[in-house]
Amino acid sequence: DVDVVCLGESMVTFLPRLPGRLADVPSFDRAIGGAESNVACTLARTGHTTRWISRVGTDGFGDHLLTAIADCGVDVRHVRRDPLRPTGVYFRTAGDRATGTHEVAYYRAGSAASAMTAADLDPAALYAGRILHLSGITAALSADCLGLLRELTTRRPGRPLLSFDVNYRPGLWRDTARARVLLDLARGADLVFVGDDEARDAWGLHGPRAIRQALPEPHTLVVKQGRAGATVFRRTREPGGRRDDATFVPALNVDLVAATGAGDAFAAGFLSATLRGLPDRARLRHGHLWAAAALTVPGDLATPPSRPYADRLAALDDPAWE
Ligand code: KDG
Repeated sequence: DVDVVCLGESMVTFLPRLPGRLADVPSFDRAIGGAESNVACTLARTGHTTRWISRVGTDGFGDHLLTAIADCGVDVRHVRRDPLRPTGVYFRTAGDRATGTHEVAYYRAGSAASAMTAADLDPAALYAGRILHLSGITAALSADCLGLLRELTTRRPGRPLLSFDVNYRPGLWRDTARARVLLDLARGADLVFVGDDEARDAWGLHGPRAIRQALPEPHTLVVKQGRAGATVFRRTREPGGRRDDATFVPALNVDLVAATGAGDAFAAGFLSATLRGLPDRARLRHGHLWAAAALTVPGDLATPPSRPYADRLAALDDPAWE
């Protein structure tokens, strides 16, 4: 029994020891990154059963990813090893705490994961979860990976709840016009996460209402509005027709260390609350609480609040939530 299956590329990540430009940073510490495995690891750390599906090389970086992700409690048995292609790696700078921006250098073109296709995935392993979580990063990796995402986001009966984080990474797209494909992919999902900045930069859409108008198909749409908060739109059927409820919850005010991984932590918190059948406001509050943990550590992965603690915080009638 698996709660959430996540599919996507992970990379060995090199985090700088000191702030500064990539051109100047003298040394790096090894960590792991990968939006979808971040979601799997974060959920596993609070007791959900998760599986990560991907491809890595037969190199030492592939060994490291498998060990590190399995150590979080994630099932990695369905990750394939590719003897011909390397595991992707990337470097980043500590970034600017005020703006949350940083430099990224990817070394992932032609990586093992970029060769993933639908044909070599085991459908039984892929569809075993209550939720299948994907992200738009995969669409940018190769034509094969885009084909894979197209196939997985095609609506078909009996599939698990399909969760899709748009994750627009400008550095991976040759031109913005191509990133419009992310909108088509999102339309095939049941639950979509998107930042209002991503929707503006990739699709020219401004604000939650405009995004919902362009993206009416998913029954649940979460628009993350940076430091302000997040809005969830959820469509339900009623005898008289359909309704679409919008709920906004402000974000917590934290001292930012590094923003990387915060979106994944938010998705994990929201999905955790979804699996537990919690109402919209609580789902957003869990998203914010888990994101706050990730925002205050240098790497992608933080330890999320324990379930009882998160429940207590989410239930507080506190001005922070108003
Ligand atoms: O969400 C965090 C990820 O962006 C990071 O770990 C690297 O997966 C990554 C990517 O492709 O940008």
